Amino acid sequence: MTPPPIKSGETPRKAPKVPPGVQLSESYGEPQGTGGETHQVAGGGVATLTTQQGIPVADDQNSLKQGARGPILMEDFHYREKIFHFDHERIPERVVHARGYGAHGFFELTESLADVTRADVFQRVGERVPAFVRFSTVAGSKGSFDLARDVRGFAVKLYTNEGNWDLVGNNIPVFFIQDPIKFPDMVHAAKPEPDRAFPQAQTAHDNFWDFISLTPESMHMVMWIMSDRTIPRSYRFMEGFGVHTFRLLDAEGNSTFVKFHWKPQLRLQSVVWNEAVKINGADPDFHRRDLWDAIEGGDFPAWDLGVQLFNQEFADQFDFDVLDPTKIIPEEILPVRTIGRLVLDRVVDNFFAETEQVAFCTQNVPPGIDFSNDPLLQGRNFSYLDTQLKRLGSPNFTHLPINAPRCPMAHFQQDGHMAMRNPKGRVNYEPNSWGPQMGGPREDPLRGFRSFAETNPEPKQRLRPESFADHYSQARQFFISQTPIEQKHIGDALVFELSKVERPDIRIRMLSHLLNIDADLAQTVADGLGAALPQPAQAAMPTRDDLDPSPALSIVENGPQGFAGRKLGILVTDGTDADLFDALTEAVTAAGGVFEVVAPKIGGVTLSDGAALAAKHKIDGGPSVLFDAVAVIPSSEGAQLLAGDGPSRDFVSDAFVHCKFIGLSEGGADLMTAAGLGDKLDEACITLAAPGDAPAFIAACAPLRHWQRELMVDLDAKA
Ligand code: HDD
Repeated sequence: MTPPPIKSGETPRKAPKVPPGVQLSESYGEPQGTGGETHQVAGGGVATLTTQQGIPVADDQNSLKQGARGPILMEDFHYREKIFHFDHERIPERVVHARGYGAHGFFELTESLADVTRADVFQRVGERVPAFVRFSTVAGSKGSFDLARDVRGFAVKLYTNEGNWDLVGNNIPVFFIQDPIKFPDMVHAAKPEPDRAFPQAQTAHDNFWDFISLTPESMHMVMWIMSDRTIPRSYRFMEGFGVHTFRLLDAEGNSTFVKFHWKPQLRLQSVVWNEAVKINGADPDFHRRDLWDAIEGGDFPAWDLGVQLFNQEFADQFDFDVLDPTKIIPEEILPVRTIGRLVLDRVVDNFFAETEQVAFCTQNVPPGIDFSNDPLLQGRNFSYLDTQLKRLGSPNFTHLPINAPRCPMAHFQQDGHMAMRNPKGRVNYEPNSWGPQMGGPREDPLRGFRSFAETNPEPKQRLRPESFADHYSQARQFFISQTPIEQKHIGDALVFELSKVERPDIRIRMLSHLLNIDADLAQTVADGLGAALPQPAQAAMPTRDDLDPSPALSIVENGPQGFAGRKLGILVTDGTDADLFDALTEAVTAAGGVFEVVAPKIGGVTLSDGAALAAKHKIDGGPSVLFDAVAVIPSSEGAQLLAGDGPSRDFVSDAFVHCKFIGLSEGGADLMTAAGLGDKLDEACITLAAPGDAPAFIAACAPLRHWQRELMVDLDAKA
């Protein structure tokens, strides 16, 4: 007798969601992928193992020895080549943003900017160009964990028809420093302390807060990094920003200032700190796995590209300088105009060849886009090109398929390590008199890149302009733009981080800055640290308290509107109601979400109707922190077993403490009681008495968090 089919323990992979007639990014130009071999041979046979020189290998298990027990012979070229190559496999990790994850996709223009720029990528609505995006954390090493409290890099390479455009941004629209000469100090202070080499991927230590508290210009950024922006739920749910003011230039060279914004179509979502700490243990690859699974499951993440366009006259109305990278222009004052979308629809073939070797350079801008005089941007333009030589070892890093433009290229640059594309022919210089056939490329004053013709009569000097002197007003504006729960999280984060700082004077110095931002915040943090408030820090300019809150800066105000793209964890045991399980998975799938089954054993369970259900996680390896909402539907007997199990009780109590929506069968409610929560159930703990309750539960999950619960369960807040 054939055994009954086993139900899947996770949302079955869909065929990619591709509308008829639409091509995936693979088809947008060449070259693509790794440029490597696939090891497949025509006709489906098995490839013969060879050396790098193509010599077929007979024995890859034993080195060549003189006699059975004799020494290895120098003559063994296969052994020597294999070990030699292995010894050189690693390249230097990025000095910052070492840990990252990338994917391919495309950018499509939805509104033309032809009236303000000649950039080819912004001309024709509906036209697509290939894209590669790498997300990253900043401070941690390549092998660190994904949910460090850290800024996320959001680096986009668009392979336009007129050359590569790299918009190397972050998920935060401002930066710590105004002048790039401070970048090495800032990074040194944030990274592990040099004598002890810890803490890894943390800013919660003396050196970081020492530097920050001596650098008032960082205070706006400090508000952002202490907010939940630095613990995003996934790359798919975070914004990206070009940060600097750039210029767009039309054919006549007229300039329009521009700030670039990426807005996730699934809207904003973060985790809470206690959850982040636990996710790092349960799944250090949480963010990269999320991106991989979403794309492989056909749920392609997408962002709208928005622009804020303005001219000099508009810029002049502000007290702050639009060239200062510690400032934003609030969206409520200058709305963000959506002009295109970025879709990631293809994972890499090989992590090293693509994600590790991709080389972003802020200086890569096509004709029609130009730099402003933001000093940080000017400084970055040197650093990125320079660092690629160190990292990739050759000025020919542009020959790597992931870095090569997809448009025609013609130049006289040649030779160097690993040159793969030296031009043919006799001529390698210009001007030359070899004529159009043999003489090679010529510059084109009309088509070519032209810089904005700026005049600047000022003398050379090393100073910070007065227009960069307001360090606190926008920090305050960010803070007052947050909802109360988000303000509480900022206070909690500051208390957590500063409690790891050993020197009291550094903690006190930070409090003196917070007093210039918001007195209540300063008091909350002082209380949390058990410290008395000092005098406010000496400010170069007084804080403006008349700036209006900007709701666009709040994650909660811009949070999810449904369960699409989110994940439900379903805790089951033997005897779980089969109809309820089916109704839940149907409802979550219909809402555009996915599910994963958590069970006492990885071998799965037998449902009430006798059907076998596979598990995705054993309970110890599938804690509720991995999910956006949970359904706890053990049978009553199953619940009794789970009640005696620590990880099972943690599953429900963590979901509760993290303010998640929880669906409960009768057995689920028993488990809540066993976890000591029986009398605390609230309206976000939803009864799943019958299969018919499932759709309403999934619909109720839309906000994803029941924030009112946090104040009830948070001891710090009660004290
Ligand atoms: Fe940077 C990498 C973003 C300031 C120097 N940076 C790097 C990456 C991102 C950013 C996303 C990773 C790119 C990738 O995935 O490969 N950096 C920023 C933003 C900044 C910023 C948004 C401020 C607005 N950076 C900045 C300054 C300097 C650098 C002021 C130096 C003067 N950044 C680098 C670098 C890195 C880098 C050392 C390391 C690896 C790389 O460039 O390719 O050159």
